[in-house]
Amino acid sequence: MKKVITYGTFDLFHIGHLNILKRAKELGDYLVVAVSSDAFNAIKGKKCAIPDDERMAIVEAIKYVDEVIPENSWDQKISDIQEHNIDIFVMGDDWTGQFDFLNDYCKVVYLSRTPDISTTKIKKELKLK
Ligand code: C2G
Repeated sequence: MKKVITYGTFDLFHIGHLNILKRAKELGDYLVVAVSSDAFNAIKGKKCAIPDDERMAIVEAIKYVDEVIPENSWDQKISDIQEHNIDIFVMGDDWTGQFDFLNDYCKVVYLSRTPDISTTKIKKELKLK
C-alpha cells in the first residue's frame, strides 16, 4: 500500500484544497493529512476563521482522505513520515524546495496550486480580518 502525506491549515475549505487532496490521493492508496492546530498557526502567523477541531472534521469528511493528524510544529514531518510509513510527501508548489530535505525519507512531490483561489482572497471578499 502506497501511503501519501500532506500538510496544511485548510481554513475556509475551498476548491484549491480539494484539488490538492484529490491529486495527492491519486499518487497512492492511502492519504494522511496533517491539519495545522490553532496554536501552530499562531506560530505561522496565520489567524484562522475556523477553529482547528472543525477544520480537522471537514478534512476528515473528504472522500480522498483516509486519516487526519494534528500538525503542531514545523519539526514533526520526519517523525510523521517514519511513524506512518509514508512513501510520498506532497505539497502545493508555493512550497517548492522548502521540503527537499525530506527526500532522504520519502519521495517529495510539489503539485501546482489551483489558480485564483485562496483563503486570503475569500477573507478579503467577505471583509474578514
Ligand atoms: N493550495 C493549492 N491551491 C490553492 C491554495 C492552496 O494547491 N489555491 C494548497 C497549498 O499549496 C497547500 C494546501 O493547499 O499544499 C494547504 O494550503 P494551506 O491551508 O494554505 O496550508 P499552509 O498554510 O500553506 O500550511 O507545514 C506546512 C504548512 O502546514 C502548510
